[in-house]
Amino acid sequence: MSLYRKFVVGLALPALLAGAFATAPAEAQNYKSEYKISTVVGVPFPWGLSAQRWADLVKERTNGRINMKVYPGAQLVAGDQTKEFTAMRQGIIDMAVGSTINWSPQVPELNLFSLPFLMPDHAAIDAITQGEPGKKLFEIIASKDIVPLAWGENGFRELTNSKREVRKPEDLKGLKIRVVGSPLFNDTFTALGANPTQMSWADAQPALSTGAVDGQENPLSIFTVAKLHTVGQKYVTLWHYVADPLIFSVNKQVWESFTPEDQEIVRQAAIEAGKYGIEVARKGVTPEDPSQLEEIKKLGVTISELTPEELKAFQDATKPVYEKWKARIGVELVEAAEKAVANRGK
Ligand code: X2X
Repeated sequence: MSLYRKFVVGLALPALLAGAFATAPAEAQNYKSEYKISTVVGVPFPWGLSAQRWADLVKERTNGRINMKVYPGAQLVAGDQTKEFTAMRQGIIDMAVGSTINWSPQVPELNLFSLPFLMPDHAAIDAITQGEPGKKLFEIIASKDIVPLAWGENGFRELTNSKREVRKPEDLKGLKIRVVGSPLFNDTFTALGANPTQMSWADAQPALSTGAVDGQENPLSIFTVAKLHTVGQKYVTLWHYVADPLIFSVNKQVWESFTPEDQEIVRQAAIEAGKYGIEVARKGVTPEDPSQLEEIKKLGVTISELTPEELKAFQDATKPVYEKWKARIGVELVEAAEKAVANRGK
């Protein structure tokens, strides 16, 4: 190499390197080495699978610039899933794939999905989440310093118990039922004559196993993966009374620390992971594909499908609860949801 070239390279290389650093997204240098995603259940529950898919897609598409890790079991909030939203708001948690039920103490409008018998089928859930009510709910969440990106799904919550087949409200009389963290669930089960007890998912499994509670309500994917038949849950009533969507979200400061390009990658990945999660959550529990129901029956579990008349008895018994909570959630929002459901394409 000529002296001249050596001289040029000697000057140019540091200049080039400096240039490279200057043009690399300045913010990217402030990225954390890891972003924590909170979930209540992990892989292989559909919920955990979709959170993991989100992390994987983002890692791949940012060449590892954004490294997200799933922390299941609500462990970032010591198992108290109803604190997840607050912890994410405070920045203790960077991101979450959270159930509308668990966030409803802080976002009361999310109780919408827990109104008994508002959504009769999957098309009804989609009509709400993908329509105007879904947009409105995202605006409400955004006003609380959380950036909501996409919808996922836990699923229709079916009733299970260890004591007897439940086909009518009277069958629930006196049964101790574990419920999740919104007082709306206490009202619903009280109206049905049961004894509801609110507890976290972490506490629910030992409570079922010791018989401290007789029953619970959760999507069938949770029943199957958590093997609830091994903790005495021998009776399942398919009543589709409520469903909990999941919301993929990011703490606002974390979101704002990402470059616009990276924000787009994180958002797009959440949308795709949400769609994938919804697909997995619905697998085997539809009239077209009842394969998961068949698997559960093979475990010696009695699955009760209700006639329209039987279903109506539960609807009638919970109607006052629906009306009370409609007012609390906001009549306008609930009516928009009712309209979306009524006009849904099937
Ligand atoms: O606690 C439950 O029942 C669960 C796992 O479904 C939720 O987090 C809402």
